[in-house]
Amino acid sequence: MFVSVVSVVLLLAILWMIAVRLCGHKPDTQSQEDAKASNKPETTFPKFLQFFFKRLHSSPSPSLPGPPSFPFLGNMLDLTRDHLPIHLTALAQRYGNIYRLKCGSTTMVILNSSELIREALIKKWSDFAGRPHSYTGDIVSGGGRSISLGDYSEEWKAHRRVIHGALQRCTSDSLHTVIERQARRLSQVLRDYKETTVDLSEDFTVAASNVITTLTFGKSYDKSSEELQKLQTCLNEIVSLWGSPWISALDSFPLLRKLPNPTFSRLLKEVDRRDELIGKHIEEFKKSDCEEGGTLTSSLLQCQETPQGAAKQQMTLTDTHVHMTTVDLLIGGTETTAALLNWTVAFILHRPEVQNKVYEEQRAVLGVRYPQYSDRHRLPYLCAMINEILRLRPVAPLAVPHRAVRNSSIAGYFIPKNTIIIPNLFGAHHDPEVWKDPYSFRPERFLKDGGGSIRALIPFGGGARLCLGEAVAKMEMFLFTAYLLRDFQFLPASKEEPLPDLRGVASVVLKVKPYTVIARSREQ
Ligand code: HEM
Ligand SMILES: *[C@@H]1O[C@H](CO)[C@@H](O)[C@H](O)[C@H]1NC(C)=O
Ligand SMILES: *[C@@H]1O[C@H](CO)[C@@H](O)[C@H](O)[C@H]1NC(C)=O
Ligand SMILES: CC(=O)N[C@H]1CO[C@H](CO)[C@@H](O)[C@@H]1O
Repeated sequence: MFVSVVSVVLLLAILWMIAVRLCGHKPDTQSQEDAKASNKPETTFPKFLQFFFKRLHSSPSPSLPGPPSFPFLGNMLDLTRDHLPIHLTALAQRYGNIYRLKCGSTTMVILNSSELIREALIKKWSDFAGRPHSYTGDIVSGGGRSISLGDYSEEWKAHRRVIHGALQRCTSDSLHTVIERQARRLSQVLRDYKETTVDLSEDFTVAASNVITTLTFGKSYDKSSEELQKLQTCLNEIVSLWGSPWISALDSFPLLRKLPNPTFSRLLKEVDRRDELIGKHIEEFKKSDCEEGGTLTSSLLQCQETPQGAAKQQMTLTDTHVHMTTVDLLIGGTETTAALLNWTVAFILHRPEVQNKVYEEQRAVLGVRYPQYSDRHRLPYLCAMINEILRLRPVAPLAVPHRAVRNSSIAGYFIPKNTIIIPNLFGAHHDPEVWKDPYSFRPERFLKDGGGSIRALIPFGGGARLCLGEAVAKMEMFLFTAYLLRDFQFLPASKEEPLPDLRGVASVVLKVKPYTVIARSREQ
């Protein structure tokens, strides 16, 4: 239904574009290049035709397989499908582990096996470390000055190095304490529900978000905090609006930017709100006596005063960099971790024996003591369960698109510069050649001799663009799930209500559909 609305609108838009071209309107910036490429045409009609044929024949690597594409639209309709990772995986079954889709004049290459993803992201990392430039991406990332959307450049490298160093320092100093505190708090919140039927998603979001706000500003919030709610709603809105086809269409079809677009206006409004909220936080932080050293923001501000890498390229972080880093960490670190906890509870409701095993393992190994991250090697079943959930529901199922920064190749296919590479982590994690019975939930596969391949498990991507928060996320997942399963037994809300739907809703983050649960305290 939604897809058909989108397609009708796109078709109308195309007719409109054709009309504009026929009337000889000057096309704006980006399509000017097409006009330049076709240089001489005097009358508008042949110009239009040339434009048309250029698009039709611009397939830079004709040998790459892929579904047939419409002129202009390319495979746009494939990209507006409901559950994109599953759809892309289904296409892989027809076209193989590497295939192309077209979207306007851009070619995308979808990789659906771990080996190919590793080849592109890790082995040839320097060829594929770019991010696609996009009109809307620039709007949400302060002109590409964020870590996640910034293109690969000297500036970006220096920015990432600074924040990576600061994160590592935090991880070794205070992270464990910060997460423990949030895990205890989460346990208390659940205990206070007194076995009533609840939707825990918000509590998970608060816990994950507090870890990040403590790291960045040294602050944490209650669920009822208006400030936190405002920030979370705003960031969630931005992520989901940005993922909507109404917005992505603007990137592929510049002419659409001239049409009124209520979704786009909302995005702009939310971006303003976000910048105001984060700006306020940073200002407050600067005013406070910054004694609270050790937070990420203080490290960043310090870098602003004493430029890093003074020897070679002078790199000064601008205010926008500091600002966008905060946004990166909040967006990258909150919904992902929260969604993963969400999935964990959903899966163990289906498989109660798994939660009992995790509980019993902890009791056997640790007695009544709560676990530390350093206990992880002694808790193989818990780790196996976390890995299995990361495999089945990599919460960033299509990672973030990469861009080829130079001509290169993958699996022997020529990949020209500027091709967009989409690593289908979801597909790789369900590859029947690697995983036996890929769709079933079997933590045992990650136990010794269980046949699971840690090498093929790539929920955080890899190479130059490896998830910046990998270490943070791993410690969070371990401590949060360990605390939750030690303290509680999760039970379905009622016998009548069906168990949570495990298929999920995929936007940028792969989420569970709403469900409720009862948390019964283990201590009697
Ligand atoms: C379960 C939790 C998480 C998962 C599965 C996850 C996964 C990912 C993936 C797949 C990417 C894209 C990699 C690529 O482009 O190839 C990514 C990027 C990123 N993640 Fe995470 N992430 C998680 C948690 C976190 C946390 C806790 C933080 C922050 C503390 C974070 C911050 C980032 C940032 C800043 C990037 C952009 C890196 C870049 O473009 O260079 N993530 N993450
Ligand atoms: C990249 O490949 C294109 C062919 O698609 C070719 O025209 C171009 O010269 C190549 N560039 C480099 C730097 O090799
Ligand atoms: C978690 O699941 C709930 C349903 O219980 C859903 O409403 C929510 O959006 C999910 N949250 C996240 C962060 O995935
Ligand atoms: C998960 C998945 O569907 N993977 C597919 C990737 O492509 C190959 C074809 O080469 C299929 O066999 C896999 O099923």
